[in-house]
Amino acid sequence: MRPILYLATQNKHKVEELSSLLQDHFIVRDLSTLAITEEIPETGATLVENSLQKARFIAEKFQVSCLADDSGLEVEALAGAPGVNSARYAGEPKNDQANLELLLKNLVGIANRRARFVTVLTYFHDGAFHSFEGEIQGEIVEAPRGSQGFGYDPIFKPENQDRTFAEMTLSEKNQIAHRARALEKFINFIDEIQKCADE
Ligand code: ITT
Repeated sequence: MRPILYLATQNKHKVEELSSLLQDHFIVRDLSTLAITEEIPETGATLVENSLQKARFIAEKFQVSCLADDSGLEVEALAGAPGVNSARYAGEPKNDQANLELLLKNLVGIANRRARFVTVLTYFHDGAFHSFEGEIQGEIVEAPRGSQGFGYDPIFKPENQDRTFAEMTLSEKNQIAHRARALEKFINFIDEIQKCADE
């Protein structure tokens, strides 16, 4: 019987990407079955701190096993911005379109378009927290392309690819993306624990 895992995120696109890669290992639940009225806090200075904070919030409130995700887009010419501020780059309230437009505006006339996407997943289970990082290098294109995915996907083109993430299907993105890479590390960890338990 697969164990239950709650996804400690309020972002439905993350739920979609994570669920499709986790369903062989877990019964995956989003937060709709838990009574959460407020926004999960993310006040840390790094992706690791925020990821841990989100997992801790759900773990302490509901005493369930959970997986949190904090992600950011780091642009080389902008000294790593928006980075940990990716969700609120253009201010409150969070707005994906405004964030993307501000980023393009801040890169006008700048030749260096190199960037990387990073995800830190934090797993809470049996009283312990474990974090896993995944990243992908790429570049920011001149204008948005594609209609799939979410967030900065229309302006991020992974290295060695012709298409932006928003021009890829979910499964194409999931084969190479930052979140999938972090998830691969998490699944290896789970498999190792299972192997030890079986011995
Ligand atoms: P939760 O905190 O509830 O998980 P969130 O949307 O606030 O959801 P983050 O704090 O990790 O998530 O913010 C990351 C920002 O980067 C946010 O604006 C997302 O739209 C964007 N983002 C995250 N992963 C992305 C991806 O795979 N592709 C494109 N944009 C992404």
